[in-house]
Amino acid sequence: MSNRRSFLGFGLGGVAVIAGLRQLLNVSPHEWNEAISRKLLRPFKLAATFPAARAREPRANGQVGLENELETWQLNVASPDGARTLSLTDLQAMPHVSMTTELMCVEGWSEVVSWKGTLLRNLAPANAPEYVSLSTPDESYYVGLDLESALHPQTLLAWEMNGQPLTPEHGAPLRLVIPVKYGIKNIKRIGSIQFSSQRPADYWHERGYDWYAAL
Ligand SMILES: Nc1nc2c(c(=O)[nH]1)N[C@H]1C(S)=C(S)[C@@H](COP(=O)(O)O)O[C@H]1N2
Ligand SMILES: [Mo]
Repeated sequence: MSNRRSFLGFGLGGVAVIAGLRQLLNVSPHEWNEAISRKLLRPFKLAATFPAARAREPRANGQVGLENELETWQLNVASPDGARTLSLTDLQAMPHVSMTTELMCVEGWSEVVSWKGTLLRNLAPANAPEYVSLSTPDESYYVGLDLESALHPQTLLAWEMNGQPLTPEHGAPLRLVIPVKYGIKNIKRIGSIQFSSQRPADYWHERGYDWYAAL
């Protein structure tokens, strides 16, 4: 009985301590929930993979930022350490991986797709800051990622879909594949990548979707 009472006492005290800590740190309940999901739930989760034979052509969905010429394409990568420019040949010379994962759109459809590319983490500087921002060459579509998701072992800069080079409507020459997130974060035709300490703007977050868009 006395054990149970002290347990209850600690429980209520614990709640008060957490509420007090949150006030002390001056974060809103919303920010607090985001912090919890960042630290506890997502970073270690692997998305399901499938046999390559299950792969199909996904719907070509969302064409924002895909109108530009491709001839002059290059990838600009910036971080506090400096900036550099990479060609597709440079990227294809990096270690690459293949994976078959599910692309899940917030509109309610999904498709199993095979991809080939290099991990986004291969472009990250040592001691990368907390966020990564990716945008199309014309900057009309842009995605923000938390660093844990950007460095995730299934977060891919892909140039091949189902054994073929990416077509323009699927994001040629280079797109993001991030199967721990909804389709909205899988930005097609990446023109620039920036590692930064400010939480980046995000096209669909500005239109009411959750910034993390985690599955
Ligand atoms: N540049 C760009 N990337 C984008 C979009 C877009 O409109 N523009 N739409 C997103 C959405 S909502 C989805 S579901 C996926 C669809 O990828 P797919 O067309 O290859 O199936 O691309 C994502 N990447
Ligand atoms: Mo989507």
